[in-house]
Amino acid sequence: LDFARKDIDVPSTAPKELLRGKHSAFIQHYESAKDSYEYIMAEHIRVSGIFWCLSAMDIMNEVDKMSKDKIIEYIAECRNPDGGYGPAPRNDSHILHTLSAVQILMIFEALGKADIDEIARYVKSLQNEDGSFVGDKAGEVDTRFTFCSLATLHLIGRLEVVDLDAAIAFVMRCYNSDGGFGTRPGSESHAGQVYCCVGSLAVAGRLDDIDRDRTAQWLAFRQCDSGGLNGRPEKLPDVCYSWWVLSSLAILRRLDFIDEDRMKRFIFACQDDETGGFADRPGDYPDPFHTVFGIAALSLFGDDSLAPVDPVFCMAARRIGDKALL
Ligand code: GRG
Ligand code: ZN
Repeated sequence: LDFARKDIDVPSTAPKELLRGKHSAFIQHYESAKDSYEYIMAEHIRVSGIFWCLSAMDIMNEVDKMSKDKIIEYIAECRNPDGGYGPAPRNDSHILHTLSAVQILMIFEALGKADIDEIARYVKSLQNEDGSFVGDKAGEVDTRFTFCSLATLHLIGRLEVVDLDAAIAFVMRCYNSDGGFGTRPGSESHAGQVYCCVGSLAVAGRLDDIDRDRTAQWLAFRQCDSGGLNGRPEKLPDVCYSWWVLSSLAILRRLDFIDEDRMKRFIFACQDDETGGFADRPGDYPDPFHTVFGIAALSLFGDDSLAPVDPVFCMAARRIGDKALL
């Protein structure tokens, strides 16, 4: 396809290789001042934000530089009586932060400090009759919450507490004829939701229920001339889709549908060569969210200076061990 698309120009002066040391410094900066997560990272995203920082550091083999004990203590303070975790202490539980809390404890090999039964009880409470999941007590339904729920239960070894067949039946109602997936039945395909739905199918062992080539083709069409990937047609490329799209392709075993050299050129160009960190697009301000997804995407292609990443869980593969799905 050769019609005009929304895109950006990659500046000729943009970085052309991985600035690993700068990214380590960029993430550590978030820990340098006392309680700095509190200053820099908004409360409603904090536990997930800590996960992005830790996973980025772990993939760079630098997680020892993070304040393990302090973080484990903070995570414990985010636990609620319903068994779930909120984004910060005294915040309502949310499935995204519950998954992030489990992932953080796994990175530190401290999952034993969590009450597995209570987490399982919380996740079970989020499932609706039709198999879908809500994210929190606000009650919104989204395939993101299906993925976070199934991923959490898989990682703690308690998948049996929910109705898995109903969960997958709901995911399949969100499967569109273009090969993509949306937030809810009838919603347009979006790369972030494709990751969530393909990830859910992987957790359930149900990847054969879809036409992998069709889904991979829709994902491959996300690549723009700049090499970057967008989240849906007629949108600008953004480095976080390098993760949502590439990880989905890796799960489908179709990573070769993407032009790797052009993809890497775009990801490298999103690095900030002064402060470290990755931005959504070349020249924008870097943040931990785009940093972990830029680094994790590069790891999927295999990079000597990075640990292999698990495409379903966005964590260094060595932390997943025998819970690996692929
Ligand atoms: C990473 C283990 C792990 C779990 C995360 C919450 C979640 C599970 C996945 C979210 C997937 C998702 C929906 C990603 C998209 C995020 C994003 C950039 C949304 C922006 O949407 P728009 O419409 O942007 O503002 P576009 O790019 O379409 O213009
Ligand atoms: Zn983004």
